[in-house]
Amino acid sequence: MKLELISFKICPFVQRSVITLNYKEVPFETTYIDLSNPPSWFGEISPLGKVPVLRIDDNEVLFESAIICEYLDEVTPGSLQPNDPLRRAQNRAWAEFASAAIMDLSAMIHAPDADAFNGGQQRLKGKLNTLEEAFDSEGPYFNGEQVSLLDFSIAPLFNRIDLLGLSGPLAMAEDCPKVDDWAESLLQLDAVRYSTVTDFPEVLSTYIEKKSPYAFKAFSL
Ligand SMILES: N[C@@H](CCC(=O)N[C@@H](CS)C(=O)NCC(=O)O)C(=O)O
Repeated sequence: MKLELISFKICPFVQRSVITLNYKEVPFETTYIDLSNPPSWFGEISPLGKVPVLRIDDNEVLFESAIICEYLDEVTPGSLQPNDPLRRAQNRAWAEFASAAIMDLSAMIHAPDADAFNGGQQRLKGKLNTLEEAFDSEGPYFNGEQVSLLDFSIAPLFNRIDLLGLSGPLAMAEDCPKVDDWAESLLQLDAVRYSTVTDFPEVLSTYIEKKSPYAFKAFSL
């Protein structure tokens, strides 16, 4: 099976697919596009004009990060989803919640002013608190010892919180010791560590400077 992942370097949703591919040791090619000036072929294969898109054997395409990850999981050995249907469905629901939290951070990154930045930050903090309450295993991962697609769906958020100086006991994870440990365990996994371009901190910082001078200053980049 030939797999090509259409990517944008700083996209957290693409990163979910990369983590899954890395963890499952599935070979794939990456094609980076510039979302501010996408090539014409991209409009033909991406119904929503969004990345990630996974091209399979040159002739089939799949979009939406959660769906891509589930597909990759299902066509490769070893399941990264709980066996129990209810727990599996709950994991999917929390993965949606992770997407909403990613969008809160995105609101901060693109904030035109202090109000927008602070609003995103408050919403994100609220979601981290909710996750702290929802985390009902002994860890290190959401379901316990077995890492899952849900973990992979939130790892890109933890990656950015870490890079943007929002982690640690004095920042976003103030009252969230379980989320803090969860993030630390995930960020240590090779599949996560090697899921971005090598100069990701610089690429992210340059992107933020261009999109929001306010956020660039607020993050002390
Ligand atoms: N629900 C989508 C969200 C993907 C998404 O928002 N990707 C962003 C980049 S991080 C994008 O392609 N944005 C382009 C646009 O909205 O025009 C998924 O999980 O794949």
